[in-house]
Amino acid sequence: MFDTHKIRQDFPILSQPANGKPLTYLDSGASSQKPLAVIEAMDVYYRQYNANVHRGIYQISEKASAAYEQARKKTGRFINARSWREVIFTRNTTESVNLVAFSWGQANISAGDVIISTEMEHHANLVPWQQLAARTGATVKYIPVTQQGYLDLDAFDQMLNSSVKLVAVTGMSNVLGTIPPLDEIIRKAHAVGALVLVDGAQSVPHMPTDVQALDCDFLVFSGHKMLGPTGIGVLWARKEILADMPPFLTGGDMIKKVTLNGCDWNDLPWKFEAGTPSIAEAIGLGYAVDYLNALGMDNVRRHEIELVSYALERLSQVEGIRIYGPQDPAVRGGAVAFTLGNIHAHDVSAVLDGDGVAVRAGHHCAMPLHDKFELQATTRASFYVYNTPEEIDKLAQGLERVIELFG
Ligand code: C6P
Repeated sequence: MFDTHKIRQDFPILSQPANGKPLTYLDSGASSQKPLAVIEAMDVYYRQYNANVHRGIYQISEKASAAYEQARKKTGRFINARSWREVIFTRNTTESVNLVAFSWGQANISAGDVIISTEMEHHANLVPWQQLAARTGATVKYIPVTQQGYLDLDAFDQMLNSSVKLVAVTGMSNVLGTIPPLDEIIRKAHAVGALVLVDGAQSVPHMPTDVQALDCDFLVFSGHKMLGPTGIGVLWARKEILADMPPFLTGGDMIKKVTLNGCDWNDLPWKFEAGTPSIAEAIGLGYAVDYLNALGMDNVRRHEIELVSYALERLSQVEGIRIYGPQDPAVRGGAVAFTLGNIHAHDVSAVLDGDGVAVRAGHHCAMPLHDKFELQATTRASFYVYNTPEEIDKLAQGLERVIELFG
């Protein structure tokens, strides 16, 4: 049903050597690899119908506009949006969060209001809220993370009151792998009148997403972590919310009519897409969505649970290792961060690199989380559809070599 070895053949980079060894790519949390279908779709656009969108009344421009809008429809269906008009293309998750913080935030947040985020957020879902609070006089509060890597929901309950206007929470931690109980968080936030933004940068690529069932208000994610290209991200929000939000960036394409005295904004979603968009990248994302749909997102998630279960078991045999985050694969995703005694994460990563094993070392743009665990850095392996248990064995063997060298 889920033939990883067949899937790997769709990813040309996986047959390239790294440092003279077969590439073992365990850094999909940072950016995933791209299948041929995505690479070729972008190549075909540039070779056969490269033109700007929504502007030209000629064949290739109309074809480009149709392909761009088709990608939006595919993306909307992928997350079960009510309407394609709710899907805004941005450059990445970071830009999507900033769009909400500047547009919705500036119009709806004022002095005395509270924004709740969490201690496990990526900086992209943290710094924009701190900056919004600094501009408006609001306060940011954080749901604490327990030593086991879960959100402390009792503390969340204590924070909730009518001053809370927004809860901004990850759908899957990029360090701990934790999948927070979004249903409960969203229900409780809505009960006090707060909106909820879900950072789906890690969750959308790895599990089925249904914004209607979830009942969140904003969802943000990046194309490059879900087999798509860099330079394309998504903001989904309910149409009523988007309709009331002022534009973020202004200029071409986001207007209906301009005079020297003012202008009328364009309809959704274009009101939020000023200037020439990332056309090839949006088309590539549409093909990535097709690829993931063909695999089946339930199967993608099942494969990830299998890999994480094996990784937790195999890596825990490595002497001196400490793995962070929940030990239950059912409530975590495929990012596994760890420390190896006192050996610095950069040394661990450098030795692994010699074996062709690519992992990420550092704070993974989650410095407050590392502070909480009193860590400077961790090493992180992250898995995706093309990874195999044999690659986890390779990682474990590499770590055993690190211990021999630095032991
Ligand atoms: N995390 C990682 O190695 P951008 O860079 O805008 O596409 O995505 C930002 C982002 C937001 N939220 C979460 C949960 C993320 O994991 C990321 C990106 C990468 O963990 C690169 S820092």
